[in-house]
Amino acid sequence: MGHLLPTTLAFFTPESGGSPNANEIDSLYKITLAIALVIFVLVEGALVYALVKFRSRKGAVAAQIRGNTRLEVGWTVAAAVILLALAIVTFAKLSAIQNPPNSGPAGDALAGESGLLYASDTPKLPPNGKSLNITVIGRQYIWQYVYPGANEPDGLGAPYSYQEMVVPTDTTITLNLVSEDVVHSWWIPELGGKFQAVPGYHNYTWMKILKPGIYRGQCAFLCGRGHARMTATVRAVPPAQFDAWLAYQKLLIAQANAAAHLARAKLGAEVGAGQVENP
Ligand SMILES: [Cu+2]
Repeated sequence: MGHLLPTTLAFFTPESGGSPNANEIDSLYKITLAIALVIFVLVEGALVYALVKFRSRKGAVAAQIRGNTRLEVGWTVAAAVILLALAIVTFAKLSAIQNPPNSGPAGDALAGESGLLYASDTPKLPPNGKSLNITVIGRQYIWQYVYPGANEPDGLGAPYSYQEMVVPTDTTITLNLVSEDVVHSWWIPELGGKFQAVPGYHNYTWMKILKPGIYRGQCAFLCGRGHARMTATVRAVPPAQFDAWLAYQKLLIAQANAAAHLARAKLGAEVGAGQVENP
């Protein structure tokens, strides 16, 4: 196929380039499209040829043909062979789409370092079991990302962010998708397929980004009147920069919690603790 097909068809084919699963989906799509295009040209070509060649003419008498066993067996077998080939290519690529690989050598050391950083019950872990597991929470109308690193067993103190997910490059990221209200759909086209966030369920996907950069997406399931504003951004940065960002995020949250605690204590002293929510 060379370079011609990818460039010519880029507009019609899935976005890719961010993560290996997206690339595999894209190449599978292009292989199928190429085969379909060849068949389309052959079938339409034969149709146009027959229309022109055998058009009605004065005095011409149409040949009366009743069946052609060899031709009929031929196109039935050919169609079966094409379907089989597509099925084989699809299944050959499926595991690379579904199953995350290990982090690369330049990946983030935080991935899988402590128990909390393991993706505990996800069915799709990389072969060495180590990934940076981020919980993606869909809610009307914003995505929240909760990172490993809670300092309490109930998960409190975990760093989190909204809308923009920051991730380290060359690191296998597993995503645990949940929803707090209605069904949402996580989709960053360059980083893999769509996955729904359904209330009461966990859904899993993964990505591994080699190049630093910004990847944009959008909630892909109509989830209410604010759906159009429910965008998502993934910012991939080198691991050292990610570690610094995560530590800073944690610090900001600790500071905000301390400030809220002080404010509640002050209010409690003024109006009585019973009047303050979460004293
Ligand atoms: Cu949504």
